Amino acid sequence: MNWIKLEKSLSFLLRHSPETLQLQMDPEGWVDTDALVKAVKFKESRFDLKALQKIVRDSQKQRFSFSEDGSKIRANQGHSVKIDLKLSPTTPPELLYHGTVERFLDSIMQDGLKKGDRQHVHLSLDLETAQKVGQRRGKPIILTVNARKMHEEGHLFYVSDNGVWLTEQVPPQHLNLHLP
Ligand code: HQG
Repeated sequence: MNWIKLEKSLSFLLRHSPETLQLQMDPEGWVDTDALVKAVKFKESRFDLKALQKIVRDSQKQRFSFSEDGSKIRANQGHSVKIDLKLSPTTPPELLYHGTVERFLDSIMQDGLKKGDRQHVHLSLDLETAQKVGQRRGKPIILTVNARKMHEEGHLFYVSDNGVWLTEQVPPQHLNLHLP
């Protein structure tokens, strides 16, 4: 089985388009595990619950979680479908990081970080992670986010189950270019 392709398909289904395989998603983003296995099996006959468990366990970014009894599964972050992960607001550290690329810089410095189709702007706790996120698009550029200051001004921050910091938007005055 092509595990990378399968993980990508799961991300697509559980973050963006459960309806592609006629899956029902509840308001907190959960999909019935058996229904998901059945639906994916239809496309990839060797797929089964064991394969799904392997992907969830081995996912480098820990992109998915099972419910406590395993009957449901959801993506930990990255959704464009309107769901509520029911995360609690969390006090951020002084600084968080965002990895991007130079071609977006002018626009970001003018309008701030915007969430686009996703439900949140994604921020990282450490430089290395931000570097990797930026690298997906080319030569990475790192922005520092004055997260604590934003928090003091009333912006809400959340941490997903796989450690990604989330917030609604970052205004330009709270962004700085990180110089290596
Ligand atoms: C940019 C991956 C112009 C932003 C990663 C980014 C992450 C602007 C792109 C997760 C802008 C959005 C998310 C503005 C933001 N003008 N460009 N005002 N504001 N941008 O993919 O943070 O592998 O939606 O810099 O690890 O790159 O999917 O966000 O380049 O956690 O699990 O617009 O995706 O995780 O791109 O990545 P994305 P992201 P997964």
